[in-house]
Amino acid sequence: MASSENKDISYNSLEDMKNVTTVIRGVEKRASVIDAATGFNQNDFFDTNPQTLTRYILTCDDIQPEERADLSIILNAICTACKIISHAASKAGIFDLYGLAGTGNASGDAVKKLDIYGNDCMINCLSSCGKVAYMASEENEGAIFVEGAENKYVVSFDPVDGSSNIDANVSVGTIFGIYAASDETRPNTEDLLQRGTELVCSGYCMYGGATIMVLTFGQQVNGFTLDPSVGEFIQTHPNIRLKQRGKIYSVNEGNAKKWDESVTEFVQSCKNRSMKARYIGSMVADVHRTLLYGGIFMYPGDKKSPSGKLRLVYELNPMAFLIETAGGIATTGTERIRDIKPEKIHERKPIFLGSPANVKEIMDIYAKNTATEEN
Ligand code: AHM
Ligand code: MG
Repeated sequence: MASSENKDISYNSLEDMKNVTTVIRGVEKRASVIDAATGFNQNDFFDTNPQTLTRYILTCDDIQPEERADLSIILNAICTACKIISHAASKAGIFDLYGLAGTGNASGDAVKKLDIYGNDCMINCLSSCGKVAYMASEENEGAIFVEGAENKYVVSFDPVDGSSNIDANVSVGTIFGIYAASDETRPNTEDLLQRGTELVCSGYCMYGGATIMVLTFGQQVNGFTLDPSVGEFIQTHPNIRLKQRGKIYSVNEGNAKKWDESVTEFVQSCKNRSMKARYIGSMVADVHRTLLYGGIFMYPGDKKSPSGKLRLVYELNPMAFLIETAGGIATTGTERIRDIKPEKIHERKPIFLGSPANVKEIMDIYAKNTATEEN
């Protein structure tokens, strides 16, 4: 049987078709009968055997067999919410979803209309999936209880992170983390305050030029791009691995005057080496770039906000799980993010995450400066 990669293949007859296979993304495929019947040319690259996110969840080895059905249902709910948010984000101007909604959220930030819309989508989709008794959202002061749901898992999320950028049409994203409930017979808000080491699954969906879902169950990090023509997330970024060392540092330098000496020293050393500076100001987009290109993303504490800006439960822990699974490090500078026991849903922590060699540098600087202070 003939095999070809990127050769011009079209079928004049069923017999032609039977005799040719095509290699698509490393997988040898034989054309389908539909391809032949419609005279379809495989080089047009419509995949008749796509690796969808649902298919991945149902077949990947990272999930325990007994967890597979429940996690599929929960992720299906999250995917539905993200597809709706993606559609809304792309139409935000037309549907008048830009701009302030006139209320503040639980963290005291101005709330954008898309935030409220996204929050409603996530809460409604997850409430109706029947497997989640408690949720924590950036937009809600307290835990959200779902009457009548099984208490299998709890989910924390930031429905639309980076929303201060929405008016400028900059990428925003949804971040989520899924934990197992401690006791299925007794829903407990404390389950939302588990360490990041207890995460079963985490991920983000970025609404950019394309909508992409990146997630992990702890073995691999995989990316799935939304194909709007079929409404499915298709695997496009298998097994994302972080570079050992990257050339990009990412931080809001407007806060430089308030940084401590360790952060100042580290950022100066990045400049001395002519590293590239990139800062979108939308964590999902900055982390996505870090995962793909390597380097370091940071939102340190400073004199005004010693704990930084970003929230441990629904922003940092989910991202730390992704970064560590991809081979990177996520730390406050002195402590592994996923080891911290959260005390409150909305608590903040400083963050340095990314390629291991880059992040180790700031950890070493903190260790050196702390030792000097102690002597
Ligand atoms: P938000 O959850 O209110 O959108 O705030 C979080 C965002 C992150 O996406 C981003 O990393 C950070 O705020 C940017 O903050 P700053 O504008 O202070 O640099
Ligand atoms: Mg946020």
